[in-house]
This record gives sequence, C-alpha cells and structure tokens, in this order.
Amino acid sequence: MLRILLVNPPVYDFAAYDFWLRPYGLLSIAGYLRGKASFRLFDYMDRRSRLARSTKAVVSDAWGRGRFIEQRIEPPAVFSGIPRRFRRFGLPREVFRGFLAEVGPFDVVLVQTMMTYWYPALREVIDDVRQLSDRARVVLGGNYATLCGRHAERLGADLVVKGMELATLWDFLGLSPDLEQPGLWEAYEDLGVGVLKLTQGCPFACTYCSVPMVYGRFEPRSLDRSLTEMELLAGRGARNVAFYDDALLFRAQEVLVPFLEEVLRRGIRAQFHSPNALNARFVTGELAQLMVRAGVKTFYLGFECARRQVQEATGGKVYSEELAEAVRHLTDAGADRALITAYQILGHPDMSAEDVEASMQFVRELGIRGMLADFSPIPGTPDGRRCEQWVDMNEPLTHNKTAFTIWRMGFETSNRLKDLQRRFNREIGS
Ligand code: B12
Ligand code: SF4
Repeated sequence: MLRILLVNPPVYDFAAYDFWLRPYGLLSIAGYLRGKASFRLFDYMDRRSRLARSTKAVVSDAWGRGRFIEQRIEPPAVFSGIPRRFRRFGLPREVFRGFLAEVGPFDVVLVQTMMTYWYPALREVIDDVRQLSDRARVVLGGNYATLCGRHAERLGADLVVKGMELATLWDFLGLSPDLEQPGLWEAYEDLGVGVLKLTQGCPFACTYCSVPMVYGRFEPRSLDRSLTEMELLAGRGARNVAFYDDALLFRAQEVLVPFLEEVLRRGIRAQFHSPNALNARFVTGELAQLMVRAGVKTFYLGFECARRQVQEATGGKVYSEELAEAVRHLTDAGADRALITAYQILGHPDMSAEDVEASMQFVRELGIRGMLADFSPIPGTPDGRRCEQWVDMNEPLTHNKTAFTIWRMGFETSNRLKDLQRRFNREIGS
C-alpha cells in the first residue's frame, strides 16, 4: 500500500485566526482514497493536536475558534512599507522535521494550498520533505495551485493539481477513487471542528471572485454523501461545523432544507456556522426558522457595500433592502443579533472610504455586527485584472489582503475605518 502523508502547511502572514479552518480539499481527496492507501496527517494549523498542546495551551471560544501559535519573522521585501508585524503561524518547523524523521519515509506527500499569498510556507514544507523523506513525490493542490498554477509549478513539487482536474492525480497515484466517500476526518485525534460543503459553485459572477471561473455551473452535491459526512463528523466529536459552500442558500429546497430536516430527524446535534457568507437574498422566514431550529448559531452575510451602483457593477448578488429583510427573518426566528454579521469590503478599487463608512452605518442601523474584509485581488477575475495597474499580479504576495488594503487606502484611513467598526460593534455588545 502507498504511504501517503497529508500536510496542511503553516501560514506566513500579517494576521491569521482559526476561524473554523480545516484543509477540506485535502481531506476530501484522502477520503476518496479511503482504504486504498495508508494515510498520516500533519496539520500545522490544528490547535487541538497533541503536538500543539505540548507547545502551547489551546484556548477556544464558545464556537471552537481561537488563536494560532505564532512567531514573528522577517517580512519579504515587497512588504517593506507595511507597518504591521509579519508572522509565521502554526506548529514550529522542528516539530514537522521530528515527525518526518520518526514516522517517515512516505511515498507521496499531498500538500494543501490555500490563499495565493501563503505560498512561501510551501517552500518550507517541500524543503523539509526533500531532506528527510527524499523518495517521496510531492503533490500540490487547492486554491493557490488552481489560481496561480504556473507559479506553483516553480516551487519544486512533482505534480500540481489545478482546479477539479483530479484525473491527473488518480493517474499519478495509480489509484481509483470512490467519490461517494466522505472526507478522511478520522485522521484527526481530537476533531472539535469540522467542515461540510453541500454544493459546488455559485450562480452569480461577482467581479472580485474566482468561484465562477473555477467551478463553472452551480451544482448540488450528493445529499447522501453529505449526511454520511455529517454523521462521521458528529461521531468523531465535531461540536462545531462550518459550511464552506459558496452559495449554500441557492436552491435551498433541494439542498439545505432536506439536509437540515434530516439532521433534525436523526437527532444529530451540532453548532453550525457560515464563515464563507450566506446570500441574504435567499433568507426567507421559513428557511430562517429551520436554520435556527437545526442549530445554525452564527450567521455571516455577504454585503460588501451599501452603494447601489457598486452593488450593480460588481454583480448584483445582493441589495441593501435584502440584507435588512434577511436580518428581520433571522431575528424573528430567534437568532441572536450579536451573532449576525455583515461582511463589507475594505480596499476594493471601486469603494471609497466614504462608501465603506456609509456601509458600516447601514449595518449599524440594522443592529447587527459588521466585519471589514480587507480586499484580496484575485488573478483572472475582472477586478484582479484592474489591479495590475497598482501591483504585479504575477507575484502572489501582492494579493495579500492586509498589504493590498494599505497600499490602496493608506494605513491611516484603513486603521480609522477599522477602529470605527470596532466602536460600532461594541455598541451592540459583541
Ligand atoms: C472556506 C474559505 C475560507 C475560510 C477559511 C479557509 C481556510 N481553510 O483557510 C474563511 C471563511 C476563513 C476564508 C477567509 C478568507 N478568504 Co476564503 N475561501 C474559502 C473557500 C470558500 C473554500 C476554500 C477551501 O477550503 N477549498 C477546498 C475545497 C472546499 O475546495 P474544492 O473545490 O472542493 O477542492 C477540490 C480541488 O480544489 C482539489 N483540491 C483542493 N485541495 C487540494 C489539495 C490537494 C493536495 C489536492 C491534490 C487537490 C486539492 O480537490 C478538491 C476536490 O473536491 C474559497 C472559495 C472556493 N470555493 O474554493 C475561498 C477563497 C479561498 N477565499 C478567498 C478570500 C479572498 C478570502 C479572504 C481574503 C476574504 C477576506 N477579505 O477576509 C479571507 C482570508 C483569510 C486570511 N486569513 O487571509 C479567495 C482567495 C483569495 C486568494 N488570494 O487566494 C477565494 C478563492 C474566494 C474568492 N473570493 O475567490 N475563506
Ligand atoms: S455570490 Fe459569492 S461566491 Fe458567488 S460569485 Fe459572488 S462572491 Fe463569489
């Protein structure tokens, strides 16, 4: 049997927080191969592992989120003008090296890639594998590998899997997948937090987003597989479950409604979360009631900007009155206002500081929390192409959300708006 090591790499960035982060793509791939290879997982970002506990105490909030272990490091030269601390998040490098020396060698190492601007940590992982498990073939897959495939090919891996082109992976491994299998969650000793994705793709085409380009059409995934995965998560102690769907509420009658009804019928207990944003347009009174009843606790709504022209120009996914209506349905259903959050973009090419302030005011008047999401330009998207006039989009570090927002809006303005947002959130007691 092939010995496969699954790696979720550390993160080099100005900020990182465990906002229900799990390497879902990697675990899905391993799940498809369950029983056909032997697996070990090394997740640098797992705060609950024995290795992390021996390094630092794990403190999580009521919903399973928390801070990562971190260490200050020198920033790459491109960030020299950014007045923020650059850090390495996750288990220390020596721990991985010790693990490889003790448990290796492996035949194949599958490495999760996520934000495009997190690629420097992949070099660290590949170097250590080359030194300590030299016969292993290294495979990169996930978001960075998909959006910056050419760049990823220069990092020294043996294979870069782009998007959903999984046939290349099965050929490379000489294994055939069982696509009805759930993710390989048993690879974790203490799960605590799990992830689900009931759908794939999105029917909208927002100008700042890569999802339409990567997935094509929206498609519901197999409900049976999702329910099997949910049972597996619950059985392994995942009290908190985050949905990673891009359009969880689209065609809810076919997907989310039967899923949640079945969760209730089977008596599965979990606290659900939607960190990847729900579309307020699809929150009906009935759906809000069901979500609250089935255990959805935190509601993140993608709002982005209150100015109508910007809403229309970026894809028209949601309008202000739809956000207000969704908040009404959710609070009528019993959701806690302090656990409803509207995301707004900071640093987008079309959104001025005045726009951001007006959006924050709009959200404040609804009595819910606001969260400013620094803008990350994405290669291949319409807005990403426009950003070529300010940054070199071929260098993925320039997609860094903290840096790009400071380059675009200035440090003072971005700080002022973030302080204002914190003040507004304190008013509603969160
Ligand atoms: C969940 C999610 C999050 C989560 C955290 C995810 C995490 N673990 O870190 C949260 C909500 C916290 C988040 C935050 C942000 N996110 Co986000 N997020 C996503 C999302 C929806 C899924 C990512 C994921 O887990 N994919 C894995 C699975 C679910 O995808 P999959 O298609 O099923 O995977 C298949 C293949 O890709 C392949 N595959 C996947 N992994 C692997 C691994 C291997 C080894 C192999 C062989 C194959 C393989 O096989 C899978 C088969 O199903 C993506 C959009 C998307 N649909 O991918 C955006 C996305 C990655 N996020 C994005 C953005 C912009 C952000 C934010 C910057 C937003 C903001 N301004 O705050 C922040 C950044 C946070 C930070 N610290 O810097 C951008 C990317 C930006 C970039 N430059 O890279 C994306 C692409 C969305 C977009 N707008 O286009 N995000
Ligand atoms: S609705 Fe969300 S996932 Fe869909 S294209 Fe717009 S930003 Fe992307």
